[in-house]
Amino acid sequence: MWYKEIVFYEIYLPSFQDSSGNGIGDLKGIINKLDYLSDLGIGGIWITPFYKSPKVDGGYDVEDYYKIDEEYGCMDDFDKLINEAHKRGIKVIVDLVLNHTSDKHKWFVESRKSLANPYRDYYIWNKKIPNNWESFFTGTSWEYDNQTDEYYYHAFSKEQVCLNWSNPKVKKEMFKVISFWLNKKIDGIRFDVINFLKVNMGLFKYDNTQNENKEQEHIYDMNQDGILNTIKEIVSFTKKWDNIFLLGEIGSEDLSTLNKYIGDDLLDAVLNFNIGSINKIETYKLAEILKETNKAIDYPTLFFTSHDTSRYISRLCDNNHDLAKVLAGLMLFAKGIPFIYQGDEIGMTDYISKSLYDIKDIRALTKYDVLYKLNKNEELSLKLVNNTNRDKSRTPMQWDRDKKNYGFSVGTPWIGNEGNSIDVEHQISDKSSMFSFYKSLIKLRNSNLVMQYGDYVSIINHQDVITIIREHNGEQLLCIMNLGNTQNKSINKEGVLLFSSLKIGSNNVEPYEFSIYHLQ
Ligand code: TEU
Repeated sequence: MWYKEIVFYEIYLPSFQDSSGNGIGDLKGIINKLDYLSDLGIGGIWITPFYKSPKVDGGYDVEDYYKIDEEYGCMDDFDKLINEAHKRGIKVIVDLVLNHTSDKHKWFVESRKSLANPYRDYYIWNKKIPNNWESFFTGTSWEYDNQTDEYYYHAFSKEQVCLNWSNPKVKKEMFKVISFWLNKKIDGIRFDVINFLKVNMGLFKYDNTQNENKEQEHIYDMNQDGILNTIKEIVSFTKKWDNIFLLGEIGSEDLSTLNKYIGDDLLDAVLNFNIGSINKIETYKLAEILKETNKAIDYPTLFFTSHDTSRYISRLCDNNHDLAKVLAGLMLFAKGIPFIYQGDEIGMTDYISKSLYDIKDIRALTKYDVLYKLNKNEELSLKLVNNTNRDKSRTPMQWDRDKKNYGFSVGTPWIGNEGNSIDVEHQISDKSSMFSFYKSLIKLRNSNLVMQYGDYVSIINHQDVITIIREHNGEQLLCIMNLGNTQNKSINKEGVLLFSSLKIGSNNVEPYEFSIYHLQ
């Protein structure tokens, strides 16, 4: 399958490239940068939602599934983007949010009008709060609506209203949406929080439990009985189109849960949060994670950063470029589908919000609100919120580091450029840069069947070094990666050197060495 042969790149649309000068990334901006992506060797892009939206949650709050948000462009721009991407051999996957709509969506505007409204059952309403379920953005998941004196359910912000997937009409509407976009010649879909679909109203009577830290365990509000059947129906519907790649965001780090959603009649791949969510590099554990993932999942996804996390260079590498290269190497060598997040390839680092007024992420804002009500301490609330603030990775790509650094809301600049003032031109031209490292390794992967299809022969860890051997059709590659800053003498390197991040003069493994050998 083609998706095993390429490297993907995630575009967080509002922060990628602004072609119109309003401070917000747009579709034309992506077209402008297709040559850049092609030069990097990218074979597929995942674009975060571009549908008409109030953008309370960066577009994950859709107001109209059939329209392009005006700030992002128009349908012509979208068609042109697909065309131009395909001309360069770049596949395009779009992000579909089937779990919830914006509260501005016409279905919800209708639904809240009266108990008898034909759209009432598109959403989940209750006379009284039926359970203790909490929103994934903190606080209650039930919002009171005085128009009908009832509560509606929202797993995320109160502006993102959960659809009632036990209602066949909702399913039908969504099949229409899916066919509309597949007819536009997209190559795949990333299904947002697809295991959250509320398919089973019978479960709403049960309370979720708490763990020992008194945090809610999301037992009944995700992975509901019946969800696999619903996903099978969606998948089977998409089979009318050829060669479509279906990627699911399954909100879980548990390998057996993730694996449940993959299969011939299910999704092709899921986002592997068991790898993507790690927050500390311990070489031994990392090697174990690779082994366990390989046991559970045939072809996983590989990423360390997304628009929902901090940047791996800050979180895992303390902004050390040498280590960041080794981890990028791991992501591009290990078995799976690599997803590079915009900006990681030029070494962008985390942005830290300076005050409440500097926060744009709705999840962080909601959390701040809840915390501040409890502790009445601005500094403490900000500190706690900044642990998981998604703004960290959402600052604009540094195409022009001298330009005022706007975020994705018009007129509200991010404060300062801290850690993000990067010279892209220099990254592109300097042979020892982060960009050049990514580029040469992607080039190797793009032409190497062992890196695309090979199975693991071994994954061995010794001190800070991991060695991996992969094999395909009798051909073997050995990858040596040193995640530490000390020399290691214990590994014998044999074979033809295919890739090296360092000038290797001896048989020792050098600090932060990343090299690949073709075994004879
Ligand atoms: O993310 C889902 C999300 O917020 C996860 O953090 C989830 O709560 C977790 O995996 C549960 O274990 C998606 C989008 O990527 C994100 O940007 C949106 O805010 C969210 O859905 C709502 O649409």
